[in-house]
Amino acid sequence: MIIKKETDISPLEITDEGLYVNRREFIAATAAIAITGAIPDLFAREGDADLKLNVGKSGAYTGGEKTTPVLDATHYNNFYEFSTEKEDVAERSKSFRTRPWTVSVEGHVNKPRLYDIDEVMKMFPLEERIYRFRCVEAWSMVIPWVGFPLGDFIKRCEPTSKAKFVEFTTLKDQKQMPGQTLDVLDWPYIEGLRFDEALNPLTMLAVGMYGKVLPSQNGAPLRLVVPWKYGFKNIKSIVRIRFVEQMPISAWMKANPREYGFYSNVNPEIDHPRWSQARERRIGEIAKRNTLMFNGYSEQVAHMYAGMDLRKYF
Ligand SMILES: Nc1nc2c(c(=O)[nH]1)N[C@H]1C(S)=C(S)[C@@H](COP(=O)(O)O)O[C@H]1N2
Ligand SMILES: [Mo]
Repeated sequence: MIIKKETDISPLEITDEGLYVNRREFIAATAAIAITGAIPDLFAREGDADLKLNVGKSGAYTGGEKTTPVLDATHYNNFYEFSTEKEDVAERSKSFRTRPWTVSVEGHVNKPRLYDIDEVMKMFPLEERIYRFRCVEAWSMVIPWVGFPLGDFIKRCEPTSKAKFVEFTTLKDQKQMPGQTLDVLDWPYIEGLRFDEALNPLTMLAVGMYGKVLPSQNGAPLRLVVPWKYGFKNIKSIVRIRFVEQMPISAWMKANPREYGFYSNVNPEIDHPRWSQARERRIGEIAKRNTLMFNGYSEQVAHMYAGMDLRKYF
């Protein structure tokens, strides 16, 4: 991945405390922006019939850490299909079309099917979950996602006993995704989870964040959220979910197998070959924090890796 020197860090990463707004204040702030016309509504996009999502249950999985300002979460993005510059993704993805959109369920399932995204959005009650998000590049955020457990969707597909892994694929469309004309990765972007990881109650399919539909830059209309793994496992703009017997080769494994493994569990004790993973900079904070084992989700996920050599299975 492209890593910036400290001197290249964008002002967006260092949010002035005075600029921090809580969610209610944020709504007021965007209303004020709408009046002054300073910045257009961050989430407004052509074709969004229902911008505000109907969210039922909600819960924080962070022990009360404050959420990252929405402006940072929506303007500091890794989405190489649009740009390798985190500050440019929002602008470059502005006209990305997320309707019509289908998700193809394939492989070892009794019910292979093509789903329309609007159908998927109504299949399960939507929940809000506030999760820590830790990028492999040693920065982190706290994001209120809106979605449903991936496990609920998987059960609906009726996987067979041959399904040992789940593979996810992002849209491939060079016309809309200018980054795909470059060979940074072997497109389309692919990610995978072991079957038990996919069924873990923490794993979500997200359709929204901060109470609204996902903005394009954050992976509209459907993205994976796996909070105990590095950010790159959280694949965006999913068009295919395939149930397979063999471990999928992710786009990052293919690009650099020495640096990126299949598991990619957040682990402060195992350095990336080019930098330490012991600490992280929470976007909006100056002092670094210690990175937590499994990003702080050990209680919910450590059992899945009991007895595994995490140095070998990184
Ligand atoms: N299709 C696709 N998914 C992707 C990426 C990408 O480049 N393409 N980047 C990953 C990385 S490295 C990170 S850190 C997160 C960033 O998600 P965010 O922009 O919503 O914070 O998306 C992940 N999912
Ligand atoms: Mo990342």
